[in-house]
Formats: sequence, structure tokens, C-alpha cells
Amino acid sequence: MKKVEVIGMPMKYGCPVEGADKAYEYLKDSLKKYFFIKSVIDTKYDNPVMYEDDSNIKFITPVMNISKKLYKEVYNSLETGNIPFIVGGDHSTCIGSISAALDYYKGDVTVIYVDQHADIHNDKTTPSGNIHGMPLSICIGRCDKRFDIGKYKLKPENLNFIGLSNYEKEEIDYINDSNIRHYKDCEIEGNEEKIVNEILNNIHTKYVHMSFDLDSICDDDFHAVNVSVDNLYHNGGMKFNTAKKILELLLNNFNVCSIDMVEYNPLLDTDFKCREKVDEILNIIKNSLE
Ligand SMILES: [Mn+2]
Repeated sequence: MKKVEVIGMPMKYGCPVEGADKAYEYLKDSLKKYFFIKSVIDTKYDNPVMYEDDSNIKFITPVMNISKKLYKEVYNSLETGNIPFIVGGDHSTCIGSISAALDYYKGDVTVIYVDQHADIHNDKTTPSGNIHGMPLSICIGRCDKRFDIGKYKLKPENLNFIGLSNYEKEEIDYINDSNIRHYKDCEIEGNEEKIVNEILNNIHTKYVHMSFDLDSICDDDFHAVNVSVDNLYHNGGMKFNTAKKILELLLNNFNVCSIDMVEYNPLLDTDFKCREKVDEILNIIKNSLE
């Protein structure tokens, strides 16, 4: 039986908000209760440079160098027959994990991306220059060669979004033009099984990487994230119970080879309410996969 093993990724260079790099440290005791801890990536970086050229991309060398360290660790975990569970960090975390899964399984990997944001800007379209809004384009290979990592690229047909609510025009245009399957945050409640079955019936690969951004949960139920979506026009994410149901269905129905959980910001979790919910999520992962 495969074993879930935790890789801590205290990554902060993909997002300007302080705090997500401390998630692993805050969650360590809970994580140890449920899982074997494989390692923690050393994300310390001497003299990181924010802008290296005249583009608006921030911290490209630290992000890519640290991502390559995570890539090696995730690849090694897959080689030893385990299921790496990467605890970020901002969502640039998934650059290393997805590219490692793609290389290890020679491209035979579907990504299920549970997030309110599309995270699919490329180096030309990003308005903020924050790399946590670009990881999927990096894995697909639609950024310039400074972002090269791994050999196998993610095919758009093997990408699925669950929980989308917040994206820029360039992102949704690319998603629509590439026929990327996507479900908006407001479509999910009550349709969890239907959605999971639709993805299951259209899957082209043997393996699935699940990338779970905690900001896919609405602000009322889970506020301690780097970039919450809360505006007049959206419910701003799934209810916690809906997210749990989706997670449970995904983990029980797909051949999940690797998982990320990202963007938890413990500095904003002043009453520890979100940490209790993370504990419930860990329990679901444990019960579904081990
Ligand atoms: Mn994200």
C-alpha cells in the first residue's frame, strides 16, 4: 500500500503577502499525527532580487531554483513508491510538484486544480508579476525559457479547474480557447458527484495530481489565506462542507499520485479556526488514501 509522505515547502517568493511560508511550521504537529514527514525544502535564499530585468516578474531566480529543489524531492518520493503531499507555501509550490509528477510518469498525469483563481497567466500577461499567478502556464510551457523546468509539459486537455471565480480576461480566454474543463465556485454545491463523474469520464491519463488551494473555500468558512476572494458579485468560493465533499470524492475516485495544499496563511489565523479545518482536511486525506 502506498504511503502518503509530507514534504514541507515554506515558499514565499511567489506572492508578496507575508505568512504562507510559515504554514508548514504551524501545521507540523497536526501533520505528524497523520503522516510520515519526508523532508522540508530549504527555501532560504541569500540576497533575493525582486526585479532582474525590465519585466514585472518578481523573484524569478529564487522561485525557479527552489522549485527545482522541490522537483527532486517529489520525484524521489514517487520513485520510492509513495504519495508526496506537499504543504506550501504559496501556489508557486506546484511548479516543482506538477513538473516532477509529469516527468516521473512521462506526461501521463491529469491535474485537478481546486482554486478560486486560475493561476494561468504567462510572463507576458501577468498584471502583478507574482509567480503564484502563473504556475500552470509554467507547467504547460507557455512561459519563456527562464521558466523551464522538467521535460514533460502539462497538456491543457489534462487540466481541470474546480471552484473558479476570479480571473483576468487573458486567463479565461486561454481556458476557453483551449477547451480546459472548468467548474465555477457557484456550480459545485449539490453537484459534487456529477462534476467528479464528468471529469472521471473524460480523463486521458492514468495518474492524477491534485492541487488544492485553500482559498477555494469561501472567506466566511476559511479566511486565513494569502489572497481571499470576497466581492459583491461572487459567493467567493465553496462552503467548507462542499470543499470537503469534493476532496473526498476526488481522493476516492481518482488514482491520485501527488497532492499539494497551499496558500494557508497562519499569521491571519488569529483564532485558530482555520487550523482546525485544516485538521479535518488532513483526516480526509489520511482516510481516503491510506
Ligand atoms: Mn492558487
